[in-house]
Amino acid sequence: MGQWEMFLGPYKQAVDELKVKLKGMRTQFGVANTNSPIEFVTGRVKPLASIYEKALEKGLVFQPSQSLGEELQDIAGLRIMCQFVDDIATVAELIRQRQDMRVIEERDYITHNKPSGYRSHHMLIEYPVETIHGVVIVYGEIQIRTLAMNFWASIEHSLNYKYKGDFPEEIKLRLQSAAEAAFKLDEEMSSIRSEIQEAQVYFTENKEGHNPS
Ligand code: 0O2
Repeated sequence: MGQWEMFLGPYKQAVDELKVKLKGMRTQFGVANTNSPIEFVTGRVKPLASIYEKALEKGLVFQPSQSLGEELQDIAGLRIMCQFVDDIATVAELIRQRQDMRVIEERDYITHNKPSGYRSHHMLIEYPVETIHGVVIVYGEIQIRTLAMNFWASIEHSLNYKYKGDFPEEIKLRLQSAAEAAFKLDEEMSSIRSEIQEAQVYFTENKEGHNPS
């Protein structure tokens, strides 16, 4: 087995396990007949090419080593999407209360958005992975954001590939104005939250009523 494959093994296992656990939270809200603060969850192990770029950027040695894992804390990345801004705090608190991971740092890019317009709540965690060689503690980053924040971030991320972060002034301004529009959309949705949630409960009940099984 290659050195990288061996190094990334626990990260892959952490992402797989955390996806199941975080998706499980959504299911549990469903069973409890409560609106879930979690809309959907995704996860990925940082691709080797991105690890290489980040290592280069940070002046780190691109080698599968413990120190690389400690410096790049988002090799294991989880993303939780919420419908409403208030759900983000609910989800963050649920994560703080968990016994199977330890939150070591939080970054609130919602109150203090990045100059690009990026908004999200980041939680850096320590997570123990059981392996045949014993427990390996890996770092991971959980990003919690609304659907609108996610829409903006994925568009900006793809544009970043094209422009390598060096956006023409016009694109930069348009991205900033799109970030403001996403912010307004979140505000609007929050203000009609109870209406939306009543409709969603009604919709779910009706759908269940027509379920032939
Ligand atoms: P990818 O492809 O998502 O893995 P650092 O990681 O230390 O260089 P920073 O800002 O100190 O940078 O760390 P932070 O705040 O944890 O942000 C890292 C991740 O947040 C990024 O990972 C992105 O996923 C996301 N992010 C941060 N800022 C922006 C932004 O302006 N636009 C978008 N679309 N995403 C952002 P990577 O490794 O950069 O990318």
